[in-house]
Amino acid sequence: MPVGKFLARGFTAFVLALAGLMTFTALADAHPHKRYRRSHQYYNSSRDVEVQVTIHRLVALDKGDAFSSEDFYARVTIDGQVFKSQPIRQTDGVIPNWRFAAIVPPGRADVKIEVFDKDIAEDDQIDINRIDPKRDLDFVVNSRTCRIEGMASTYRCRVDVTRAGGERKRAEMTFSVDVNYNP
Ligand SMILES: [Ca+2]
Ligand SMILES: [Ca+2]
Ligand SMILES: [Ca+2]
Repeated sequence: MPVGKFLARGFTAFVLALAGLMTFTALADAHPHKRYRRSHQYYNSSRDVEVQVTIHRLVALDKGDAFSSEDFYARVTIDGQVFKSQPIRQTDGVIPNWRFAAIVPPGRADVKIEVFDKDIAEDDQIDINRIDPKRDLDFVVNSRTCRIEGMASTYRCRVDVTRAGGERKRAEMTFSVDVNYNP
């Protein structure tokens, strides 16, 4: 076989293999539940699920208090259910691992995270959103695919996401979401 023809055949085989791989990947993407079948067997069920939001880390990027460090606490709303952490006193940076969880119908659940600095009079809302003048962070948790939607990028469950505000009294926050299919 002439070398040119041999190379052409090899190239054709390579292109076919690549196309096959791409098709397989596309199909797997089109059916995300296939990849979650083992751990999330109720992805397609009408059973309620538990959406969990964990705030792993909070770091002040400026002064939320004039003469002392911040007293961070968080308020998290999951599908209309509101949860609040206790404040952690006098900390510029904290690893609170606050976990908030709500039982919701399967599908899309709206989530809002707000961070505050506790004060004697009125608490300061800390900016954790790079969009101005918005200070809170909201997104959608899709429990069928276990992904965070509605932000600039889509994130999978259990992946750490970091966001920071740019306005006065701001912080950087790292959080993740997860879905419990057997609450
Ligand atoms: Ca303050
Ligand atoms: Ca304070
Ligand atoms: Ca902002």
